[in-house]
Amino acid sequence: MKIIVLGADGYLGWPTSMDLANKGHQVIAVDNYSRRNIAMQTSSEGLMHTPNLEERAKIFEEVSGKKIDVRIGDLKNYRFLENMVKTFKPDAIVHYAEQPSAPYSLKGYEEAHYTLKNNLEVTHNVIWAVLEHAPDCHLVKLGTMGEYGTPNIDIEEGWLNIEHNGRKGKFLFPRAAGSLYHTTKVLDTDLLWFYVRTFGLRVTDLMQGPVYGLSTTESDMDERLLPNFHYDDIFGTVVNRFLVQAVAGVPLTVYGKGGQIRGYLNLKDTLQCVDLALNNVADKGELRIFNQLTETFTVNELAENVQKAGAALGLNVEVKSIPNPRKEAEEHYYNPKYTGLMDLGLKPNLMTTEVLGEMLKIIIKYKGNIDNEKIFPRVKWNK
Ligand code: USQ
Repeated sequence: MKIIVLGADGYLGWPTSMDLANKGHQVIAVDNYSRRNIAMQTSSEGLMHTPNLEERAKIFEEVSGKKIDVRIGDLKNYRFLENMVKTFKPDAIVHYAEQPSAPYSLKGYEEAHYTLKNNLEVTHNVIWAVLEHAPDCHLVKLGTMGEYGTPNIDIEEGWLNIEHNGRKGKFLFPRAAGSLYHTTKVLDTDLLWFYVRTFGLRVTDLMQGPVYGLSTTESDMDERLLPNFHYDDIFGTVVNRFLVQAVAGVPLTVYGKGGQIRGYLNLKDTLQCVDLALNNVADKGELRIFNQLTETFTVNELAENVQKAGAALGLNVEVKSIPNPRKEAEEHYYNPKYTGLMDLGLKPNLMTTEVLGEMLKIIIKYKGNIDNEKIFPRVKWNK
């Protein structure tokens, strides 16, 4: 297939670009270095230095013999995106090009405004580029499980059948996001649904939980191909943060009571899910939604898992609850369905002690880079 990956320099975008190129697809990888710039501005750089996207593509070509065509540009510039879609005529676009941090989106007015403007404008531009120049193209968009929040009922995969006053209808599952970033993803879904039902686009919207992981088949070829691995409070997701804290000898930062449940998945499974979505194309006029997770844990359970994995390597890992900087339920019902991707053939890589242990071993090599100043929360929801 001819595939454009948007947001290709990101934690998920770079491993995805390599995975697709390695599988023989023709890949254009696009980014404007927004995350790198925000990381520098907020002192949130990752654990290891990562070469820029052009350099990454060169290293990847050296070690795999496969080419990735890199384009640096801002997708808010419609002409830049339009030209690419018009000339390349992609079969699919994988859209990750959003400001992905909940804490950043609540840091202040400028950050909130940037998140809203960037995420919605880019999604809208992608929709128009497809509509005008590649109407048959399959748009695979990264959403988030955070769109649903933590409702007191089972979470279906995107849609809910409702019976009201004797009549029935199918609606998008009610959403109640917990941050402005997550809210932009709710708005994205609404935009997609409008254009799908009105103009017959083909869209898969992936509701993904927090991802953890470091290595993939391609990054195992050369450490310079590792993804951006963040452990800071802005870009670091909870499992990655806990593993770095374990190595740094900092007690694991459980926010509040630690009963917050989320659906997690290994980075390798993100690649599998995107691959499965691409190979099973959504119908024209279909907004297909999958819940992208492989297991659920409370934060306290994650801390225990990391403690166990640390102990197996001789690390004495402590856990300490700290005041929750976020506004979220710390004890709640959570029962999401996630059978859609399994039905397509997803084989989960679960969070075993061994899997966490392998991550710890890599982190230990880079222990000297850990900056404890980046670990504690710097953004509070309750201002
Ligand atoms: N948490 C802690 N301690 C920490 C960090 C986080 O207890 O040191 C807790 C949070 O309060 C939250 C849970 O762990 O209850 C998950 O936090 P997270 O930072 O791993 O995830 P989140 O901010 O929700 O965002 C991440 C990605 C985002 C993606 C989302 C999926 O950054 O791009 O959309 O995971 S989901 O959470 O399902 O919405």
